[in-house]
Amino acid sequence: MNKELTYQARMAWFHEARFGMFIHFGLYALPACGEWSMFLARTPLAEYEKLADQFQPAADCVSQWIETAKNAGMKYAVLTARHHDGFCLYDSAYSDYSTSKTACGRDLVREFCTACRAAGIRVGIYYSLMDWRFPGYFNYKTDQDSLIAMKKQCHDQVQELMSNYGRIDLLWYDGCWLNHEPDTCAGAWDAAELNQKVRSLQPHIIINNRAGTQEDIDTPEQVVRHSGQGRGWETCMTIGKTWGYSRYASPDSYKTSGELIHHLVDAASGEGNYLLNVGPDQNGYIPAIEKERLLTVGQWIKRYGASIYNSKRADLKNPFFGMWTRVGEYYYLQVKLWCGRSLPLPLLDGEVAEAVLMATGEKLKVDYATNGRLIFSALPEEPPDPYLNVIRLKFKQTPRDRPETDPAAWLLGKA
Ligand code: FHN
Repeated sequence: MNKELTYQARMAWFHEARFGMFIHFGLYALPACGEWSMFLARTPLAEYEKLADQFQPAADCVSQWIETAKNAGMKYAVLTARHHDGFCLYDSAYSDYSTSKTACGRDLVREFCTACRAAGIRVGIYYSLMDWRFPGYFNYKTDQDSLIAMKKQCHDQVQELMSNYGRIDLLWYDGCWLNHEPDTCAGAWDAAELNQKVRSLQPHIIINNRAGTQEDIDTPEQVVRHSGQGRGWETCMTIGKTWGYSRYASPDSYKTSGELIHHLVDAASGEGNYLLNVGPDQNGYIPAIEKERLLTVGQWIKRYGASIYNSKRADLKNPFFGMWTRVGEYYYLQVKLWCGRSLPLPLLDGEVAEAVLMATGEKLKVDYATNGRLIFSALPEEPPDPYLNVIRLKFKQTPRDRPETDPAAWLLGKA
C-alpha cells in the first residue's frame, strides 16, 4: 500500500503549475452549438447518437492541443473523458458509445495522456457523473433502477479511468447535481466510497469538489474567487461563451488577451490556479481565435512567468493600479493601470532593497514620501507591455500594509 501522501505533498505540483488547459471535446463539436446542445434542443437520443458515425477528428488534433498548451505556458491539461451526453472519448469496458467503438476508432484519452507526458504536462481527467441518457437522472425520485444503473456506470468508469491510463494527476468531477438540484450530490453518488477507491488506485491524485465531497480543491467557475489560506482552488473559465465548440459565436464575445492575463494573475495572487478552456471544432482543432488568445497569454508568460508560477499570497492589500504576487523572496507588482514615469504605492511599510522593471530589466529609483508612499521613478512614459507590466521587488524586511487609523490623515500627509 502506498504510504499516505500529505495534502501538501499532493498539491505541490498544482501550486507550481498555476495555469492549465481545459479541453471540452465530444460529439457536440459537430452541431457546433456548445456542449449542452443535445439537452437544450431536446434532441432524441437515437438522433444524437448518429453523430458518432461522423465523428472522425484529425489524427494530429491531440498533439495540437498539447503543443498549444505548452506554448501558452500551461503546465497541466484536463480533458473531458465523458461529458453529460454520455459519449466516451476512451475505450470503456462499460459502454460501446465511445470513440473506440464508433467511426473514430481511437482512444483519445490514451492519446491525450501520452501527449501530455511526452510534453511534461500533468494529466487531468474530467468525468461527468451524470449522463443524460439515463432517465433516472431526470426522474431520480421515481426511476430508481435507472438511477442505480447510472451510478454503477459512474463508479465503474471512474475506476477504469483510474486503472488503465497510468498516473493521473487530477480527477475533475462534474455534473453531480441531480436534475439541477445542487444539494443532492454527496449521497446520490456515494462519492466518499468512490474517492476511497480512486485514492487507493492513484495515491498522489488531486480530486476536485464536484462529486459532493470537499476533497482537495474548490472550483469556482467563470469567476476568480479566492479560497481561504491553505485550501487549494482553481478557477475554470471559457475564452468565449461556451465550453464546447460554438461555430457561430461572434468574435467580440471572446475575452481579450488582457482580460485572460488579468484573471490568471488574479488567481495566482490568491495562491489559486486558472484552468482556461478550449473547445476543439468538429475536426478536433482548437478554434483560431482561442489559439491566438492562448499564444498571446503564452508570450506574456514567457516574459513574466516567474511572477506567477508557484506564487504565494503577498499578504498585502492590492494597490489601486493592480495586484501583488509573491514568489520566494520576490514581491511582484502587477501593474494594470500605468501612470507614466513615476508610480506611487501608498500605505506600505517596508524598505526596498531592489526594484526592477521586468520588461526592460532596468533598476528603478525608489523614494519614500508621506502617507507610506513608495514612489517608483525612471519608468518609461508609455507602458512597455500592452497587458500587465511587472515590477519585481526585494525588500530588506517583510513589508506590511500601513494601517489607516485616521482615514483622513493622508490629507495632511500624516497617514
Ligand atoms: O454543465 C457543465 C458545463 O458543460 C461545463 O462542463 C462546466 C465546466 O466547469 N461544468 C458544468 C457547468 O457548471
